[in-house]
Amino acid sequence: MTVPVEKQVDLLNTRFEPLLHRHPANPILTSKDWPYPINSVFNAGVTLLADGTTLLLCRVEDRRGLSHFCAARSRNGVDGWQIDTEPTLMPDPKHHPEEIWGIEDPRITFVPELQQYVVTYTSYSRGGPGVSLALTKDFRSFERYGVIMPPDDKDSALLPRRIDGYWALIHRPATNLGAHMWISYSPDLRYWGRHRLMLEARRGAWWDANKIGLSPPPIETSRGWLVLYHGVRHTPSGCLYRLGLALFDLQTPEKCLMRGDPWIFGPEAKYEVQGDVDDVVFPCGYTMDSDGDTLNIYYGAADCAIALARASVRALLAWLDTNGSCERRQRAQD
Ligand code: BMA
Repeated sequence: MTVPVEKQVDLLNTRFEPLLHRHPANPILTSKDWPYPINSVFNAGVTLLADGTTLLLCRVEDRRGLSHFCAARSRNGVDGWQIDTEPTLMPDPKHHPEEIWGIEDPRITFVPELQQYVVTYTSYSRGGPGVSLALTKDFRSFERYGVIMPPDDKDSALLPRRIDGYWALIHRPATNLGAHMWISYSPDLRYWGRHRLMLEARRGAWWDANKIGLSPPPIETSRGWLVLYHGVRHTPSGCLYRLGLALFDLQTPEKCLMRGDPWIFGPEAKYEVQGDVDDVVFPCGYTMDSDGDTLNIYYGAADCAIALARASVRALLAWLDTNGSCERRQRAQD
C-alpha cells in the first residue's frame, strides 16, 4: 500500500523529539562486569566526587533475591569502572532488623552544611519496605540513622539544603488508596513531621495512573526544583515504568508549578524491555556536566543492568513550558 505524500508528512510531524538520549555504550554495567558472583545490578545512586570521579552506588541483587550496595567509580562516567571487590554496604539485620530482606534503590545527596553525602534507601523489613538514611564521607564507612519512614514507603531523596531551617525529604508512602509523592520536614534528619502531599498519581487511563515515585534527587534550577518521576501503569502483561517531569517551587517544594502531561522516556531498547522485570526504566541519580546544563542520568534497565542517557536541563524546562500544565488545571482535568 502506498501512503500519500501528505500523510507521510503528517506521520513525520507526529514524531517525538527525544529529550533523553541513550548512550551508545549502553548498557554500561551488567552482572558480567562484577568482580564477584551476582544475579543482577541496577538502580544506582549517583554522585560526582570532589576529584571529578563519577561514583555509582549500585543496587546488587544476589541469588537469594536480596540486595546490597556496591560502589563503582569511573573517571569519565561511561567506562573504565573500578568496582569494589566486595559489597560496599551490606544489610545489617543484627543491628537494623528493618534490613532483613535487603537494601535497595539508593539516592545520594551531597549536603554542603554537613560536608557529607546523605544516602536514603529502601530497607526491606518484615513489615514491608521503608525508608532508611545513612551518612558517609567516602562511600567506605557509613553511619546509619535507621528507619526514618516506616512501611510501606520508598523512592526517597533529601534536598541538599534546609528550607526555612528544616531538612526536606521527598518519599512515596503507599496505601490502598494510592501511591503518591509526599514531602516531610525534620530539624535533625531523625525526627520527621509537617508531612505534605506533593504530587499525586493520576487515575484512569493515564500513563502515570496507579503509582508514581521520585526518580533521581530533584535538580535545582533558577525556575524551581526540576523533578524526574516514574509513573507506573498496570497492564495485562505487567507494570510499565516510564518517566515524567514536574517543576516545584524552590522555597515551598510541595508546591507544584508545572507537570508534564505526556511521559518523556519509556522502555524501548532491548535491555529495557527484557530482563528480570520487563519494561522498566528506573533512574536513581544523575551527574551534571561543568556546562551546568548537561545531565548524565543513570537508570536501571529491566532490573538487570545500568544504562546512561543524557539530557539538557534547558531542553527539559522548555519541554515543560509546551507540554506541561499547572497543578490546578491538571486537577480539573482529572
Ligand atoms: C519498584 C522498585 C524498583 C524496581 C521496580 C521494577 O517497585 O522496587 O526497585 O526496579 O519496582 O521492578
